[in-house]
Amino acid sequence: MSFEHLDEDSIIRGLKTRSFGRSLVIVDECGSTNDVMKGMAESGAPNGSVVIAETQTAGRGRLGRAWYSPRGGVWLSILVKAQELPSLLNSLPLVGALGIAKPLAEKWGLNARVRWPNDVVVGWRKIAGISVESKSKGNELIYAILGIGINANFDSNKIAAISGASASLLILLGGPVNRENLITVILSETEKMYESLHGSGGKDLVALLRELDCSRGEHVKVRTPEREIVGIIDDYESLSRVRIITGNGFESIENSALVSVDYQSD
Ligand code: BT5
Repeated sequence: MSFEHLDEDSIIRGLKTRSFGRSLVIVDECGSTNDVMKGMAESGAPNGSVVIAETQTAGRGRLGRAWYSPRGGVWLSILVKAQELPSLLNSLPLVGALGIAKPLAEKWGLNARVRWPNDVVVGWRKIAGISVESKSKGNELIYAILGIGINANFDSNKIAAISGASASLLILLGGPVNRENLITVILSETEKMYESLHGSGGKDLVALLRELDCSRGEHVKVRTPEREIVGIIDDYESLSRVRIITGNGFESIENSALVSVDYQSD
């Protein structure tokens, strides 16, 4: 299958953001866009810089997991630098997930749902994943990299390792999506949501999350570096904290990069 290369000009023309994507790099192939972005961040790249790859040879998920990134997908990293970052860091995975799920539902008519802590699914099949990697110095957070992977214009059924649990927009929409449009819309939504975290502390986002979430009521086993919790997801206390009903009452869990979740329904 041959793929149309991303048209950088049309992304730039379509951008409606203040900072996300205003500094833009598109590469044909790289190991991981997160690593390319790390290099750019170390060289002083501005807040909101974006790097996009047509394909990644060593794409990664959370906790050292592999992320399959064939041509036709949307694989990008956004650099986030802000003084408020430490308090917002653990909200970023769901900011990214909402920034994808909302437009896919509203503009592309998909039944896209957010699955805690960092997935976008349609019919429980994963179509997008978000990772957050960060650099700190002592207690000070220097920057975070929001990694976004969306299965767009390729057939995810052809990747044996993920075929049962994933889907792609190509399959769900019955044809290719305009990736340039998808990218500009998602950068715009994600930036708006990130900014509203500063303003309202994310209250409106929790309301949106309750609308788009598919995790509440699900039986889960959650592992954090300190403990393992088995129970049912009850509700979101904020964008970064989820409440779980256990045999002994309630547990509240902060959504750090080290949290790992198994759903009983998987
Ligand atoms: C994630 O991890 O979902 C975060 C994925 C972030 C990918 C982006 S792409 C741009 C940037 N550069 C990178 O190198 N990464 C970011 P996690 O929740 O740990 O999910 C990983 C699991 O999802 C794997 O163990 C597989 O089971 C499954 N998986 C791998 N590739 C997939 C794909 N393309 N679609 C759906 N599921 C996939």
